[in-house]
Amino acid sequence: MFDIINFGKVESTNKLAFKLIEEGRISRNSIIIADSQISGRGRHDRVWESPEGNLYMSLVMRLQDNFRATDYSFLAACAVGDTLKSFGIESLYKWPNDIMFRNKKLAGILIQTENINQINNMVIGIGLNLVSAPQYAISLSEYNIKRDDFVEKFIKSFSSYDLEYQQFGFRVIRNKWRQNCYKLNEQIILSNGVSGILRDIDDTGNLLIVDELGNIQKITVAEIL
Ligand code: BT5
Repeated sequence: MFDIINFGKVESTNKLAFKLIEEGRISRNSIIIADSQISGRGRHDRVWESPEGNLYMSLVMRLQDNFRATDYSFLAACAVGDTLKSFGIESLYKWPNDIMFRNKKLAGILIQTENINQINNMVIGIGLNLVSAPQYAISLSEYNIKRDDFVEKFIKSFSSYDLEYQQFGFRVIRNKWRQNCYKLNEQIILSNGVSGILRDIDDTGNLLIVDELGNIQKITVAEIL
């Protein structure tokens, strides 16, 4: 199980997590939660809007040898989705790291790894709009979900997925994830110019697209537009 450590306003829970690991001040089974972030970040250093009231958390773990950090992005999405479902909210998972609700972004996941003192550390940052969201995104303001209730359920779900993952590998996670895949079997356009039908993810989490000529294209890095 995880030790939960609460903070008020921080720069970024992911950044704080690595600082605390370096200083030897947290165990590798902790969750850092903040009320707000001054410089919350997404991938490629993009801004994550982080006003008070939403959920900003970072799970601190040791990344076991031969496990892939990217697998945890799918695993965490499944755990967020199942937790939302327990509150009656049906979400979809947008490759590679977003949670969508009513066709808009509700949550994002940022996984970072760093080797410190010969240990591979993984920090899984999750931002979820419980009460407010930027104009283009969406929140759960109408649902009145308490942050601590969400976190408690999330930890249970995450831990049980993690056990399954350790026993059976990525296959279980992949099957679960694709059941809620956003735009599955629909036409999509990617940031790298590729377009086609979103068919699946493969056994390492790459996106599989069928293009106009019927060829399968494997996409490792890009965004769905
Ligand atoms: C993500 O990045 O979606 C990962 C976000 C992870 C945030 C958490 S909060 C706790 C932890 N500490 C951190 O500093 N980060 C993690 P990406 O796929 O790059 O998406 C970033 C984009 O999402 C931005 O460029 C905006 O378009 C959009 N965005 C920003 N803030 C948002 C919000 N609150 N809700 C929905 N979309 C947002």
